[in-house]
Amino acid sequence: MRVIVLGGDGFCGWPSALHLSTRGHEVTIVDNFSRRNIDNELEVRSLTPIQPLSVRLTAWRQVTGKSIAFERLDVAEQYDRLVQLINEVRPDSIVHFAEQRAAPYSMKSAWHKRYTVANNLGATNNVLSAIVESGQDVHLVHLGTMGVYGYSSVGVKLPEGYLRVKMTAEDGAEVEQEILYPPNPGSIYHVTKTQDQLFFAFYNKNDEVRITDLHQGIVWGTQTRETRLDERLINRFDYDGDYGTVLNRFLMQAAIDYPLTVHGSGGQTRAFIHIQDTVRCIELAIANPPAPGERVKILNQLTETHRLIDLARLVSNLTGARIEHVPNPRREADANDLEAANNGLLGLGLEPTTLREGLLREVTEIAGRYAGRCDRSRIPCVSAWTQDIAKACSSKPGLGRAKRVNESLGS
Ligand code: NAD
Ligand code: USQ
Repeated sequence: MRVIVLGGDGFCGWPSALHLSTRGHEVTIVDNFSRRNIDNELEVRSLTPIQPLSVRLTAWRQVTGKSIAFERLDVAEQYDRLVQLINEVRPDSIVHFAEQRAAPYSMKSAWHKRYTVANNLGATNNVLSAIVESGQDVHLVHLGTMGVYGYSSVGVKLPEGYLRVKMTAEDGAEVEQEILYPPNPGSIYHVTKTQDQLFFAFYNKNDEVRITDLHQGIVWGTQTRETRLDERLINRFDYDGDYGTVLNRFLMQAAIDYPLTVHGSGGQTRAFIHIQDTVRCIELAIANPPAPGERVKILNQLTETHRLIDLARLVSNLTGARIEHVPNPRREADANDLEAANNGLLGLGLEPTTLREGLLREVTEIAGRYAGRCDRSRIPCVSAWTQDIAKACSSKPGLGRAKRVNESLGS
Protein backbone atom coordinates (compact mmCIF):
# COMPACT_ATOMS: atom_id res chain seq x y z
CA MET A 1 0.00 0.00 0.00
CA ARG A 2 1.00 3.64 -0.38
CA VAL A 3 0.92 5.39 2.99
CA ILE A 4 1.51 9.02 3.97
CA VAL A 5 2.62 9.42 7.60
CA LEU A 6 1.84 12.94 8.84
CA GLY A 7 4.13 13.76 11.79
CA GLY A 8 6.53 10.99 10.76
CA ASP A 9 9.55 12.57 12.47
CA GLY A 10 7.94 12.30 15.94
CA PHE A 11 8.06 9.80 18.78
CA CYS A 12 5.25 7.56 17.46
CA GLY A 13 5.45 8.57 13.78
CA TRP A 14 9.12 7.69 13.16
CA PRO A 15 9.02 4.07 14.38
CA SER A 16 5.61 3.63 12.68
CA ALA A 17 7.03 4.81 9.35
CA LEU A 18 9.94 2.35 9.69
CA HIS A 19 7.64 -0.50 10.63
CA LEU A 20 5.34 0.14 7.67
CA SER A 21 8.35 0.35 5.36
CA THR A 22 9.61 -3.01 6.69
CA ARG A 23 6.24 -4.54 5.95
CA GLY A 24 6.54 -3.50 2.32
CA HIS A 25 4.42 -0.37 2.28
CA GLU A 26 5.54 2.64 0.21
CA VAL A 27 5.92 5.35 2.85
CA THR A 28 6.03 9.15 2.52
CA ILE A 29 6.75 11.11 5.70
CA VAL A 30 5.34 14.62 6.13
CA ASP A 31 6.58 16.82 8.98
CA ASN A 32 7.23 20.52 9.67
CA PHE A 33 9.77 19.84 12.48
CA SER A 34 7.65 21.82 14.94
CA ARG A 35 8.51 19.25 17.64
CA ARG A 36 12.24 19.80 17.17
CA ASN A 37 11.62 23.58 17.31
CA ILE A 38 9.69 23.18 20.57
CA ASP A 39 12.75 21.44 22.04
CA ASN A 40 14.68 24.62 21.18
CA GLU A 41 11.96 26.79 22.74
CA LEU A 42 12.02 24.75 25.97
CA GLU A 43 15.82 24.43 25.92
CA VAL A 44 15.70 20.65 26.20
CA ARG A 45 16.69 17.76 24.00
CA SER A 46 15.69 14.13 23.65
CA LEU A 47 17.53 11.90 26.13
CA THR A 48 18.50 9.78 23.14
CA PRO A 49 20.72 11.35 20.45
CA ILE A 50 18.16 11.61 17.62
CA GLN A 51 19.60 12.43 14.20
CA PRO A 52 18.30 14.95 11.67
CA LEU A 53 15.63 13.36 9.48
CA SER A 54 17.89 13.30 6.39
CA VAL A 55 20.47 11.24 8.33
CA ARG A 56 17.72 8.93 9.60
CA LEU A 57 16.43 8.33 6.07
CA THR A 58 19.92 7.71 4.65
CA ALA A 59 20.63 5.24 7.45
CA TRP A 60 17.37 3.42 6.73
CA ARG A 61 18.32 3.09 3.05
CA GLN A 62 21.82 1.86 3.91
CA VAL A 63 20.65 -0.65 6.51
CA THR A 64 17.60 -2.09 4.70
CA GLY A 65 17.84 -1.01 1.05
CA LYS A 66 14.38 0.57 1.43
CA SER A 67 13.54 4.22 0.68
CA ILE A 68 11.14 6.47 2.53
CA ALA A 69 10.14 9.74 0.83
CA PHE A 70 9.90 13.02 2.76
CA GLU A 71 7.94 16.24 2.28
CA ARG A 72 8.51 19.18 4.63
CA LEU A 73 5.10 20.72 5.00
CA ASP A 74 2.92 22.31 7.69
CA VAL A 75 -0.33 20.33 7.61
CA ALA A 76 -2.21 23.07 9.48
CA GLU A 77 -0.98 25.90 7.23
CA GLN A 78 -0.04 24.64 3.77
CA TYR A 79 -3.33 23.29 2.53
CA ASP A 80 -2.68 23.54 -1.22
CA ARG A 81 0.59 21.63 -0.96
CA LEU A 82 -1.17 18.95 1.05
CA VAL A 83 -3.81 18.50 -1.67
CA GLN A 84 -1.06 18.42 -4.29
CA LEU A 85 0.84 15.77 -2.34
CA ILE A 86 -2.25 13.57 -2.02
CA ASN A 87 -2.84 13.91 -5.76
CA GLU A 88 0.78 12.97 -6.51
CA VAL A 89 1.19 10.08 -4.07
CA ARG A 90 -2.38 8.72 -4.38
CA PRO A 91 -2.16 7.08 -0.94
CA ASP A 92 -4.34 4.18 0.17
CA SER A 93 -3.99 5.41 3.77
CA ILE A 94 -2.90 8.55 5.60
CA VAL A 95 -1.77 8.14 9.21
CA HIS A 96 -2.24 11.40 11.12
CA PHE A 97 0.18 11.97 14.03
CA ALA A 98 0.77 15.67 13.20
CA GLU A 99 -0.52 17.43 16.32
CA GLN A 100 0.91 19.17 19.38
CA ARG A 101 0.59 16.31 21.85
CA ALA A 102 1.68 17.48 25.32
CA ALA A 103 -1.02 18.44 27.82
CA PRO A 104 1.38 20.50 30.02
CA TYR A 105 2.73 22.38 26.97
CA SER A 106 -0.85 23.20 25.94
CA MET A 107 -1.48 24.73 29.40
CA LYS A 108 1.69 26.81 29.76
CA SER A 109 0.21 30.16 28.69
CA ALA A 110 -2.49 31.72 26.53
CA TRP A 111 -0.13 31.55 23.57
CA HIS A 112 0.42 27.81 24.04
CA LYS A 113 -3.34 27.18 24.32
CA ARG A 114 -4.00 29.10 21.11
CA TYR A 115 -1.13 27.45 19.25
CA THR A 116 -2.30 23.96 20.24
CA VAL A 117 -5.89 24.64 19.16
CA ALA A 118 -4.91 26.28 15.87
CA ASN A 119 -2.35 23.62 15.00
CA ASN A 120 -4.32 20.53 15.94
CA LEU A 121 -7.75 21.53 14.66
CA GLY A 122 -6.24 23.17 11.57
CA ALA A 123 -4.27 20.03 10.74
CA THR A 124 -7.21 17.67 11.21
CA ASN A 125 -9.66 19.76 9.22
CA ASN A 126 -7.07 20.29 6.46
CA VAL A 127 -6.33 16.63 5.98
CA LEU A 128 -10.03 15.72 5.88
CA SER A 129 -10.86 18.54 3.51
CA ALA A 130 -7.87 17.66 1.30
CA ILE A 131 -8.98 14.01 1.06
CA VAL A 132 -12.43 15.18 -0.05
CA GLU A 133 -11.00 17.69 -2.54
CA SER A 134 -8.68 15.04 -4.04
CA GLY A 135 -11.72 12.89 -4.82
CA GLN A 136 -9.78 9.79 -3.76
CA ASP A 137 -10.89 7.02 -1.45
CA VAL A 138 -8.21 7.44 1.24
CA HIS A 139 -8.48 5.71 4.62
CA LEU A 140 -7.52 8.16 7.38
CA VAL A 141 -6.01 6.63 10.52
CA HIS A 142 -5.83 9.18 13.35
CA LEU A 143 -4.03 9.00 16.68
CA GLY A 144 -6.50 10.11 19.31
CA THR A 145 -6.28 9.66 23.06
CA MET A 146 -7.92 7.78 25.93
CA GLY A 147 -8.16 11.23 27.54
CA VAL A 148 -11.22 12.08 25.41
CA TYR A 149 -13.30 9.98 27.82
CA GLY A 150 -11.92 11.57 30.99
CA TYR A 151 -10.44 8.99 33.31
CA SER A 152 -13.38 7.53 35.13
CA SER A 153 -14.96 4.26 34.16
CA VAL A 154 -18.01 5.08 36.34
CA GLY A 155 -18.15 1.45 37.34
CA VAL A 156 -18.32 0.12 33.77
CA LYS A 157 -15.65 -0.53 31.18
CA LEU A 158 -15.15 2.42 28.84
CA PRO A 159 -16.50 1.29 25.47
CA GLU A 160 -14.70 1.77 22.16
CA GLY A 161 -15.98 5.23 21.25
CA TYR A 162 -19.74 4.81 21.30
CA LEU A 163 -22.30 4.55 24.06
CA ARG A 164 -25.80 3.08 23.79
CA VAL A 165 -28.21 5.32 25.73
CA LYS A 166 -31.89 5.04 26.56
CA MET A 167 -34.09 8.14 26.72
CA THR A 168 -37.72 8.58 27.61
CA ALA A 169 -39.81 10.29 24.89
CA GLU A 170 -42.71 12.71 25.60
CA ASP A 171 -45.21 9.86 25.27
CA GLY A 172 -43.32 7.76 27.78
CA ALA A 173 -41.88 5.41 25.16
CA GLU A 174 -38.25 4.37 25.57
CA VAL A 175 -35.93 5.44 22.74
CA GLU A 176 -32.48 3.95 22.22
CA GLN A 177 -29.62 5.67 20.48
CA GLU A 178 -25.89 5.17 20.09
CA ILE A 179 -23.89 8.35 20.68
CA LEU A 180 -20.22 9.30 20.90
CA TYR A 181 -19.13 8.65 24.48
CA PRO A 182 -19.50 12.02 26.30
CA PRO A 183 -16.20 13.90 26.00
CA ASN A 184 -14.53 14.96 29.22
CA PRO A 185 -11.16 16.53 28.37
CA GLY A 186 -8.65 17.48 31.08
CA SER A 187 -6.43 19.93 29.18
CA ILE A 188 -6.55 22.14 26.10
CA TYR A 189 -4.59 19.46 24.25
CA HIS A 190 -7.25 16.90 25.19
CA VAL A 191 -9.96 19.37 24.12
CA THR A 192 -8.50 19.36 20.59
CA LYS A 193 -8.76 15.57 20.49
CA THR A 194 -12.43 15.66 21.49
CA GLN A 195 -13.08 18.24 18.76
CA ASP A 196 -11.21 16.10 16.21
CA GLN A 197 -13.88 13.48 16.86
CA LEU A 198 -16.61 15.86 15.66
CA PHE A 199 -14.67 16.59 12.47
CA PHE A 200 -14.44 12.85 11.86
CA ALA A 201 -18.15 12.28 12.50
CA PHE A 202 -19.06 15.11 10.13
CA TYR A 203 -16.76 14.24 7.20
CA ASN A 204 -17.73 10.60 7.56
CA LYS A 205 -21.45 11.44 7.46
CA ASN A 206 -21.23 14.09 4.75
CA ASP A 207 -18.48 12.78 2.47
CA GLU A 208 -18.23 9.14 3.48
CA VAL A 209 -14.53 9.50 4.30
CA ARG A 210 -13.30 6.20 5.78
CA ILE A 211 -11.76 6.92 9.18
CA THR A 212 -10.22 4.94 12.03
CA ASP A 213 -9.66 6.89 15.26
CA LEU A 214 -7.24 5.15 17.62
CA HIS A 215 -7.78 6.25 21.22
CA GLN A 216 -4.31 5.64 22.50
CA GLY A 217 -3.14 5.49 26.12
CA ILE A 218 0.22 6.76 27.39
CA VAL A 219 3.04 5.33 25.29
CA TRP A 220 6.09 4.03 27.14
CA GLY A 221 9.40 2.62 25.98
CA THR A 222 11.63 3.97 23.23
CA GLN A 223 12.90 1.46 20.78
CA THR A 224 11.22 -0.87 18.32
CA ARG A 225 12.74 -3.70 16.30
CA GLU A 226 13.46 -1.27 13.44
CA THR A 227 14.88 1.66 15.46
CA ARG A 228 17.33 -0.77 17.13
CA LEU A 229 18.92 -1.68 13.79
CA ASP A 230 21.35 1.26 13.81
CA GLU A 231 22.04 4.02 16.34
CA ARG A 232 21.23 6.64 13.69
CA LEU A 233 17.65 5.32 13.68
CA ILE A 234 17.16 5.75 17.43
CA ASN A 235 13.78 7.07 18.57
CA ARG A 236 13.26 10.19 20.68
CA PHE A 237 12.88 9.92 24.47
CA ASP A 238 11.26 12.95 26.12
CA TYR A 239 11.93 13.32 29.84
CA ASP A 240 11.32 17.03 30.54
CA GLY A 241 8.41 18.34 32.61
CA ASP A 242 6.30 19.24 29.57
CA TYR A 243 6.80 16.39 27.10
CA GLY A 244 8.09 13.53 29.25
CA THR A 245 5.29 11.07 29.99
CA VAL A 246 5.00 9.54 33.39
CA LEU A 247 6.42 6.04 33.06
CA ASN A 248 9.36 7.05 30.84
CA ARG A 249 10.07 9.83 33.34
CA PHE A 250 10.13 7.34 36.21
CA LEU A 251 12.54 5.10 34.27
CA MET A 252 14.87 8.01 33.54
CA GLN A 253 14.62 9.36 37.07
CA ALA A 254 15.55 5.94 38.46
CA ALA A 255 18.55 5.78 36.12
CA ILE A 256 19.97 9.13 37.32
CA ASP A 257 19.16 8.67 41.01
CA TYR A 258 16.43 11.34 41.07
CA PRO A 259 13.31 10.69 43.18
CA LEU A 260 10.30 9.40 41.24
CA THR A 261 7.97 12.43 41.02
CA VAL A 262 4.47 11.21 41.82
CA HIS A 263 1.87 14.00 41.48
CA GLY A 264 -0.26 14.04 44.61
CA SER A 265 -1.27 10.66 46.00
CA GLY A 266 -0.55 8.75 42.79
CA GLY A 267 -4.06 7.28 42.90
CA GLN A 268 -4.58 8.41 39.28
CA THR A 269 -5.15 5.39 37.02
CA ARG A 270 -4.09 5.66 33.38
CA ALA A 271 -3.93 3.47 30.28
CA PHE A 272 -0.55 2.39 28.84
CA ILE A 273 0.90 0.83 25.71
CA HIS A 274 4.48 0.06 24.64
CA ILE A 275 5.83 1.80 21.51
CA GLN A 276 6.38 -1.61 19.86
CA ASP A 277 2.66 -2.26 20.19
CA THR A 278 1.82 1.22 18.88
CA VAL A 279 3.53 0.52 15.56
CA ARG A 280 1.82 -2.88 15.32
CA CYS A 281 -1.58 -1.24 15.95
CA ILE A 282 -0.96 1.22 13.12
CA GLU A 283 -0.19 -1.68 10.80
CA LEU A 284 -3.37 -3.48 11.92
CA ALA A 285 -5.50 -0.36 11.47
CA ILE A 286 -4.23 0.18 7.94
CA ALA A 287 -4.89 -3.43 7.01
CA ASN A 288 -8.45 -3.33 8.36
CA PRO A 289 -10.17 -0.16 7.12
CA PRO A 290 -13.86 0.45 7.69
CA ALA A 291 -16.05 -0.57 4.76
CA PRO A 292 -17.29 2.20 2.43
CA GLY A 293 -20.18 3.98 4.15
CA GLU A 294 -19.30 2.54 7.59
CA ARG A 295 -19.27 4.98 10.50
CA VAL A 296 -15.98 6.12 12.08
CA LYS A 297 -14.23 3.09 13.55
CA ILE A 298 -13.01 3.85 17.06
CA LEU A 299 -10.52 1.50 18.73
CA ASN A 300 -9.04 1.88 22.20
CA GLN A 301 -5.29 1.49 21.80
CA LEU A 302 -4.03 0.37 25.21
CA THR A 303 -2.76 -2.84 26.69
CA GLU A 304 -2.78 -2.21 30.49
CA THR A 305 -4.09 0.24 33.06
CA HIS A 306 -2.18 1.12 36.24
CA ARG A 307 -2.30 3.47 39.19
CA LEU A 308 0.70 5.81 39.09
CA ILE A 309 1.75 4.95 42.62
CA ASP A 310 1.84 1.25 41.66
CA LEU A 311 4.06 2.07 38.68
CA ALA A 312 6.36 4.11 40.90
CA ARG A 313 6.58 1.19 43.34
CA LEU A 314 7.31 -1.23 40.52
CA VAL A 315 10.17 0.94 39.22
CA SER A 316 11.38 1.54 42.77
CA ASN A 317 11.47 -2.21 43.52
CA LEU A 318 13.36 -2.83 40.31
CA THR A 319 15.95 -0.10 40.81
CA GLY A 320 15.93 1.03 44.44
CA ALA A 321 14.78 4.55 43.44
CA ARG A 322 13.11 6.73 46.10
CA ILE A 323 9.50 7.89 45.58
CA GLU A 324 8.58 11.53 46.24
CA HIS A 325 4.99 12.81 46.30
CA VAL A 326 5.10 16.33 44.80
CA PRO A 327 2.28 18.90 44.54
CA ASN A 328 0.20 18.24 41.44
CA PRO A 329 0.38 21.13 38.92
CA ARG A 330 -2.70 19.75 37.10
CA ARG A 331 -6.38 20.03 37.91
CA GLU A 332 -7.31 16.35 37.89
CA ALA A 333 -8.88 13.79 40.20
CA ASP A 334 -6.41 12.59 42.82
CA ALA A 335 -7.65 9.02 42.38
CA ASN A 336 -9.80 7.20 39.84
CA ASP A 337 -10.67 3.74 38.57
CA LEU A 338 -10.19 3.06 34.89
CA GLU A 339 -11.23 0.04 32.94
CA ALA A 340 -11.46 0.19 29.18
CA ALA A 341 -12.40 -2.22 26.43
CA ASN A 342 -9.63 -3.00 23.93
CA ASN A 343 -11.17 -5.96 22.14
CA GLY A 344 -10.95 -4.31 18.72
CA LEU A 345 -7.16 -4.38 18.35
CA LEU A 346 -6.75 -7.63 20.29
CA GLY A 347 -9.27 -9.17 17.90
CA LEU A 348 -7.19 -8.00 14.94
CA GLY A 349 -4.12 -9.80 16.32
CA LEU A 350 -2.34 -7.44 18.76
CA GLU A 351 -0.13 -9.39 21.20
CA PRO A 352 0.63 -7.00 24.07
CA THR A 353 4.12 -6.31 25.40
CA THR A 354 3.65 -6.30 29.14
CA LEU A 355 5.21 -3.88 31.57
CA ARG A 356 6.81 -6.70 33.52
CA GLU A 357 8.73 -8.10 30.58
CA GLY A 358 9.79 -4.75 29.10
CA LEU A 359 10.63 -2.48 32.04
CA LEU A 360 14.10 -3.64 33.00
CA ARG A 361 15.28 -3.62 29.40
CA GLU A 362 14.15 0.04 29.06
CA VAL A 363 15.98 1.07 32.22
CA THR A 364 19.29 -0.40 31.12
CA GLU A 365 19.08 -0.03 27.36
CA ILE A 366 17.98 3.58 27.17
CA ALA A 367 17.54 5.46 30.43
CA GLY A 368 20.83 4.18 31.89
CA ARG A 369 22.84 4.34 28.69
CA TYR A 370 22.01 7.98 27.90
CA ALA A 371 21.65 9.27 31.48
CA GLY A 372 24.62 11.56 30.94
CA ARG A 373 22.62 13.63 28.41
CA CYS A 374 19.96 14.52 31.01
CA ASP A 375 19.64 18.14 32.20
CA ARG A 376 18.26 17.71 35.74
CA SER A 377 16.96 21.28 35.80
CA ARG A 378 14.41 20.34 33.09
CA ILE A 379 12.85 17.49 35.05
CA PRO A 380 10.33 19.38 37.26
CA CYS A 381 6.82 19.83 35.83
CA VAL A 382 6.47 23.60 35.72
CA SER A 383 3.23 24.06 33.80
CA ALA A 384 0.36 24.68 36.25
CA TRP A 385 -3.26 24.32 35.13
CA THR A 386 -4.47 27.49 36.94
CA GLN A 387 -3.02 30.51 38.74
CA ASP A 388 -4.35 29.18 42.05
CA ILE A 389 -2.64 25.83 41.56
CA ALA A 390 0.58 27.66 40.66
CA LYS A 391 0.38 29.57 43.94
CA ALA A 392 -0.37 26.43 45.92
CA CYS A 393 2.56 24.64 44.29
CA SER A 394 4.84 27.58 45.17
CA SER A 395 3.94 27.40 48.83
CA LYS A 396 4.62 23.66 48.95
CA PRO A 397 7.51 23.34 46.53
CA GLY A 398 8.64 19.87 45.56
CA LEU A 399 12.18 19.50 44.25
CA GLY A 400 12.83 23.25 43.92
CA ARG A 401 10.09 23.74 41.40
CA ALA A 402 8.20 26.75 42.77
CA LYS A 403 10.10 29.47 40.97
CA ARG A 404 9.71 27.88 37.57
CA VAL A 405 5.97 27.24 38.01
CA ASN A 406 5.51 30.97 38.31
CA GLU A 407 7.77 31.66 35.38
CA SER A 408 5.73 29.38 33.15
CA LEU A 409 2.52 31.27 33.87
CA GLY A 410 4.16 34.54 33.05
CA SER A 411 5.33 33.36 29.62
P1 NAD B 1 5.46 14.07 18.71
O1 NAD B 1 5.33 15.49 19.11
O2 NAD B 1 6.73 13.36 19.05
O3 NAD B 1 5.23 13.92 17.14
C1 NAD B 1 4.34 14.71 16.39
C2 NAD B 1 5.02 15.06 15.07
O4 NAD B 1 4.11 15.84 14.29
C3 NAD B 1 6.28 15.91 15.29
O5 NAD B 1 7.35 15.38 14.54
C4 NAD B 1 5.87 17.30 14.80
O6 NAD B 1 6.96 18.02 14.27
C5 NAD B 1 4.79 16.96 13.77
N1 NAD B 1 3.78 18.02 13.58
C6 NAD B 1 3.03 18.65 14.54
N2 NAD B 1 2.24 19.56 13.96
C7 NAD B 1 2.48 19.50 12.63
C8 NAD B 1 1.96 20.22 11.50
N3 NAD B 1 1.06 21.19 11.65
N4 NAD B 1 2.42 19.90 10.27
C9 NAD B 1 3.36 18.91 10.10
N5 NAD B 1 3.89 18.22 11.13
C10 NAD B 1 3.46 18.52 12.37
O7 NAD B 1 4.19 13.30 19.32
P2 NAD B 1 3.93 11.73 19.45
O8 NAD B 1 4.20 11.34 20.84
O9 NAD B 1 4.61 11.03 18.34
O10 NAD B 1 2.37 11.71 19.22
C11 NAD B 1 1.83 11.52 17.93
C12 NAD B 1 0.30 11.48 18.02
O11 NAD B 1 -0.08 10.41 18.87
C13 NAD B 1 -0.29 12.76 18.61
O12 NAD B 1 -1.41 13.15 17.88
C14 NAD B 1 -0.67 12.37 20.02
O13 NAD B 1 -1.79 13.08 20.42
C15 NAD B 1 -0.95 10.89 19.89
N6 NAD B 1 -0.69 10.18 21.16
C16 NAD B 1 0.56 10.16 21.71
C17 NAD B 1 0.77 9.50 22.93
C18 NAD B 1 2.11 9.47 23.62
O14 NAD B 1 2.18 8.97 24.76
N7 NAD B 1 3.17 9.94 22.99
C19 NAD B 1 -0.32 8.86 23.56
C20 NAD B 1 -1.58 8.91 22.97
C21 NAD B 1 -1.76 9.57 21.76
N1 USQ C 1 2.43 12.56 36.35
C1 USQ C 1 3.09 12.29 37.54
N2 USQ C 1 4.42 12.55 37.61
C2 USQ C 1 5.13 13.04 36.56
C3 USQ C 1 4.45 13.30 35.34
C4 USQ C 1 3.10 13.05 35.27
O1 USQ C 1 2.50 11.84 38.52
O2 USQ C 1 6.35 13.24 36.72
C5 USQ C 1 0.99 12.26 36.24
C6 USQ C 1 0.11 13.37 35.69
O3 USQ C 1 -0.30 14.27 36.69
C7 USQ C 1 -1.05 12.55 35.11
C8 USQ C 1 -0.39 11.26 34.63
O4 USQ C 1 0.87 11.20 35.30
O5 USQ C 1 -1.94 12.20 36.12
C9 USQ C 1 -0.18 11.16 33.14
O6 USQ C 1 0.60 12.25 32.68
P1 USQ C 1 1.46 12.09 31.36
O7 USQ C 1 2.19 13.36 31.12
O8 USQ C 1 2.23 10.82 31.39
O9 USQ C 1 0.33 11.84 30.24
P2 USQ C 1 -0.78 12.81 29.63
O10 USQ C 1 -0.62 14.21 30.04
O11 USQ C 1 -2.10 12.17 29.91
O12 USQ C 1 -0.49 12.74 28.07
C10 USQ C 1 0.11 11.62 27.43
C11 USQ C 1 0.54 12.06 26.04
C12 USQ C 1 -0.69 12.48 25.24
C13 USQ C 1 -1.69 11.33 25.23
C14 USQ C 1 -2.05 10.87 26.64
C15 USQ C 1 -2.84 9.59 26.63
O13 USQ C 1 1.45 13.15 26.14
O14 USQ C 1 -0.31 12.81 23.90
O15 USQ C 1 -2.87 11.72 24.58
O16 USQ C 1 -0.81 10.56 27.34
S1 USQ C 1 -4.03 9.52 27.93
O17 USQ C 1 -3.32 9.73 29.21
O18 USQ C 1 -4.62 8.20 27.90
O19 USQ C 1 -4.98 10.59 27.73
